Amino acid sequence: MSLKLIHFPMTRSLRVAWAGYELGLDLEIETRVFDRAKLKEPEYLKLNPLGKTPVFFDGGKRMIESVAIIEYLSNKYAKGALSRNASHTDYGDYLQWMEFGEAGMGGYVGQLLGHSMLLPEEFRIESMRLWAEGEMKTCLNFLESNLEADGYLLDEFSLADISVGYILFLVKVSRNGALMGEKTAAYFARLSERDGWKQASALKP
Ligand SMILES: N[C@@H](CCC(=O)N[C@@H](CS)C(=O)NCC(=O)O)C(=O)O
Repeated sequence: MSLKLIHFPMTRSLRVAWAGYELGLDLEIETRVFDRAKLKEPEYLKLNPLGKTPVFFDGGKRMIESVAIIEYLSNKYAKGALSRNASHTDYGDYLQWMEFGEAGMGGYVGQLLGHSMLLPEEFRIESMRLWAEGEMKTCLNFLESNLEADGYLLDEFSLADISVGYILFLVKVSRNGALMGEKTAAYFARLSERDGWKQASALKP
């Protein structure tokens, strides 16, 4: 097995590094500085034609979607640890939270980041930021109503927490942490106490 991640701190490759630590995998991590312009250069586009992060290799197999990569790592190299299959009673919830992290919330947090800090000022549109903020509030309210005072999304920590937890990190990065309810803020604090998160978020180029 030859597993390699090209990692850019704070970006979605953090999900993959975090899962690698949680699953105890022998994953080679090459950490680079996140520079959007460099991701559009030919050298990087050969690695990921979308000019985005992450990019992960299992030998000659390349993958570029963070949530798919963590599920792949669990099922292929960790006997399904931290995942749920169809025989689990919480399979539906697991799948839903895995998707909710990226497909449900990822786009809105991207709009929030773009229209408040990432895009050059002349491309930022305040009405887009407000729209994304409203949609994000709806998502965060849904999350809040599904969390308990302690614990995780399912009965135990799972990859779904990595999918959703990473987006909560971006909500904070976008300076929208105040949108999180009390249980959600405490949930994120719990996640960030995990060794896997600490190791992954400490990676430096
Ligand atoms: N759905 C993809 C999203 C990838 C993505 O949007 N990555 C961002 C960083 S978190 C990126 O590379 N942005 C650079 C750009 O769009 O220029 C995933 O979850 O892997």
